[in-house]
Amino acid sequence: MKWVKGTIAAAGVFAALLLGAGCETLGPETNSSTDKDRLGAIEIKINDLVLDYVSCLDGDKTDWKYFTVPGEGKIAVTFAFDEPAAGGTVVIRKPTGEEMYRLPFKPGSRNIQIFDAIPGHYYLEIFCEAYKSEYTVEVSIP
Ligand SMILES: [Ca+2]
Repeated sequence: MKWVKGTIAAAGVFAALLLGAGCETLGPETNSSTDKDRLGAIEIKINDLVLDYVSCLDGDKTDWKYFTVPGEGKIAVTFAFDEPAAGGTVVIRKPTGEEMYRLPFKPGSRNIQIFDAIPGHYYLEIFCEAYKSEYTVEVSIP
């Protein structure tokens, strides 16, 4: 589990308060750190359950992750957002960045996508549309 950015977000909010800036002046990725885009994607390991969060309120709308597929075969991506009203979405992208699946979180059902993969890096673009939400995501071999 990676749970370091709370401190970064808190520092960002504090800095914003010092400057007299309200939340409405925060850009969507003001406190997003390097994982706001594909170049800064953070690695997740297959079979690790990752807990993290996105926040449209605190300028951390997007998290990019990547995982490495070791061999040809099926891959499963399972995820859940704690706050249904956040409009959480996971986009699975090919090594080229091309979109494969766009998966809006559906509360009350199992949110899973299984697909055929080839060796290489795949990306997850995880974001919210409103409010904020913790989420879990796991990549596994089904
Ligand atoms: Ca982020």
